[in-house]
Amino acid sequence: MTLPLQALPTPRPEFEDPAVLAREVIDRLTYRVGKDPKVAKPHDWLQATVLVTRDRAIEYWMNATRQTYLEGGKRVYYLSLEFLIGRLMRDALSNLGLLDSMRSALKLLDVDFDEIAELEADAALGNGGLGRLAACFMESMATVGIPAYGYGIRYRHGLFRQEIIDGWQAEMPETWLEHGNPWEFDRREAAYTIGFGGRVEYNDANGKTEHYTWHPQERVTATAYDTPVVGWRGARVNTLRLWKADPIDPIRLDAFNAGDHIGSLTESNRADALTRVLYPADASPAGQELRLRQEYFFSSASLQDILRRHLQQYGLFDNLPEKVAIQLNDTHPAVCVAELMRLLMDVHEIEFEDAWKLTVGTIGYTNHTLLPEALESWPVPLFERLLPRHMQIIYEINARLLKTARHDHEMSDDEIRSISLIDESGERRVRMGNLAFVGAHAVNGVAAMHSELLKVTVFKDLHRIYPDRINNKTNGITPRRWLFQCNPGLTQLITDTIGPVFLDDIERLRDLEPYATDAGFQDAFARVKRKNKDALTDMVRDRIGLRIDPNALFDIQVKRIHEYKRQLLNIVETVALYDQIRTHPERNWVPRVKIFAGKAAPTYHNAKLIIKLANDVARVVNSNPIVRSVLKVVFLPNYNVSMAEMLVPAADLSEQISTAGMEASGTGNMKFALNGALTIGTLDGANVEIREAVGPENIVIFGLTDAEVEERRQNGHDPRKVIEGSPELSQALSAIAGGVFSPDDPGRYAELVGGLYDHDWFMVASDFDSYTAAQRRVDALWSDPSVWWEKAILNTARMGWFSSDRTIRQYATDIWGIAPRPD
Ligand code: B1H
Repeated sequence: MTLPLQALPTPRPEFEDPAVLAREVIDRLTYRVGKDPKVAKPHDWLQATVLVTRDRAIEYWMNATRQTYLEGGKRVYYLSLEFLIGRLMRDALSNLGLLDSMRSALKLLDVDFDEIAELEADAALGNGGLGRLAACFMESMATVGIPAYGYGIRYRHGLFRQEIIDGWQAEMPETWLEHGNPWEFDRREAAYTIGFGGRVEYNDANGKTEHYTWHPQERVTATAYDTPVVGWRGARVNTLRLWKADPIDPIRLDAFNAGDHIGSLTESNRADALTRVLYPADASPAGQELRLRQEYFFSSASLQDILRRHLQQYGLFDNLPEKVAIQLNDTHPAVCVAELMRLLMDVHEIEFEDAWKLTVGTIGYTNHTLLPEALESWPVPLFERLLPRHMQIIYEINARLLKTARHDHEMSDDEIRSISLIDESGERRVRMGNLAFVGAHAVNGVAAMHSELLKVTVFKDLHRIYPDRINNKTNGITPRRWLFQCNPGLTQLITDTIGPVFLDDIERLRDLEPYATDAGFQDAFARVKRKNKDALTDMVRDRIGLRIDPNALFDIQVKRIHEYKRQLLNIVETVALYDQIRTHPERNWVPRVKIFAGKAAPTYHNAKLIIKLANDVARVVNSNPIVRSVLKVVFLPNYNVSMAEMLVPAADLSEQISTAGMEASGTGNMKFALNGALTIGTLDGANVEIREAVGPENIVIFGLTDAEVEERRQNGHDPRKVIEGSPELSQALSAIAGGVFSPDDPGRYAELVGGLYDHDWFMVASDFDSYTAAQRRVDALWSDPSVWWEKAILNTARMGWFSSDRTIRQYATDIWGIAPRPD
């Protein structure tokens, strides 16, 4: 069948007519939801509205897919174990240009858009920055016109819901699919068999090429669920394809009939377990068999799908790298390197050398962390038992790699050991980072500093063999969600001031620069911020029953709780400030609200203790009669994307205070700065580039550099001496360690604080004085509103470069070999 090449549909006038939209909502409500409008509940209206929105996206979706097919365009496949998408309705409507019309349509029906929008489940199929980046990339690829598929897992339970019970984190299951998911389409035709275990058979029957066949012992089916991803102005609609595991046979009737009712369901339960929950670890691998099964399951399903589509269109694989780009989001899908080789060799009968060229030409790998404990590796016996054929292929790749290293690069034994795909320092393990590195034609870090560090740390020796492979792609954020949708007030003000061009060319935010010193504009900018702070003030009151003052400086640190991110540094500074305010109540203190939010990995003891400390400190500070008018401490439970959308527009100060050299990039830093918060931060990750972009006078930098941190760790340092040399710090630490904030359990923080005296790996003590000094510089800036607002405005004006559209264009030209649609 040949289809005519069609242009994308041009919006028809009735497309946006509220009366037409209202009729469609009623239609979906009646015929799809099965509810009489007279008795429909808010969640019924939500479902009907989503269905109308989804249907509007479908025409664009089909056209885009057809067009790529007809043009023989190259497709990008973004493989990620995490997609932290959040809510979709506002995003899709806004990108389709239907937000205002839909609002009016619902008004005609006496339904409040914002009220039903709040009811949409927040899809949390990710832990933090890595998963949110994947979601921003999906939206940007659709926006800049790249034919792309995201591939991941349709977890039944996304990231746990955090409750704070008596100050402690408790994890509750998250059930986003409970009431169905109106966005998705299940694709029964896209189903693949995924094997595990078993044995490998050698067979040279044809006498020419070696041939191996894997006979897995266990099999499950992978079924596809598709969600449309709408680009800005409906430019293109791409597909997010998530896999669910199903048993091949839902029930073993022979066992059931023989009376083994539980046993008859074993296979079904095993399949179910595979895609049931997202591992809740951020920046540290889970290392459990189920996780490796998840990784292989989604990698294999995605590759089978990609090869099927390619073969169907082209009938051969020679042109795979010209038509297909596969991007690995960290090492979680790194087993793809071996699986693609297996599919090409064992199923499609391509010889090793040729298969290897196709594999390397097609795959790209993004690294997101340098933390040594975060680099994935699997015990060889486990890997071999689960994936025996892949283990053989990995040994073969390794043999060739090590031969090249020895003979062409004259590497020493130490260097050979460091590049090997097998770690032999203890129990033998498969190194997924090295596998991804050698199997990819491009390896990128996520900020300039991080990419440079890759060359001198984890991949130092591989970089010697492949000096052109490592490149940088500084992260970005989509300005649609992280400015236009979350901050309509600021978006309107900017539009009124410089016109609407920046909506399509975000770097034009620069046109705001001349207004940075304009008193009238400063005033308007401050009024927008104040409105956003009022909304947050209400939210804080509703969620935790605390009154905060919207006139105060809102100082916000929200992200996963991790020692290297140093929420502890912020809390200790809060305690020191509390002491100072009590000692000198007569001084002119800048009123502050310190806001924390974030989840800790359920098994991460110190991170959970830090949450408890934040809550303990909040309780004491907020109930002190002298301090409470100038300092408040807030810990907001259950941080997620939707909460970030309220916090980001309301922040005055953004805390980005990781130990230098440890945060690969950060993306929260970009969201806050874009929305006119000043950053207090270390020279780490993308902070370095934010400083260059906004200007060093518009960001507050403090602390050791990564080289200084490294030097102290290498040569040893004496944190005890540092602490004793700082009276403010010693006092704050003794108060915490002595039980001032935990009278019910005075020893609760002894060990946590003891760690600072003993080794202080994260340099909390070493950076403390520099951090407090920086905070007082912030106070001074805040005290002069015209200075503060000038800097805030310049942050917004100069952050356009951090759009994920820019990042995606760089991936497209440098890694994927695709020309993105020009602006
Ligand atoms: C980032 C992770 C991560 N880096 C392991 N690494 C995981 C590692 O479930 N796991 O096993 C999950 C996540 N996440 C983050 O990526 C970095 O810490 C940020 O600095 C960076 O901005 C973000 C996006 O590149």
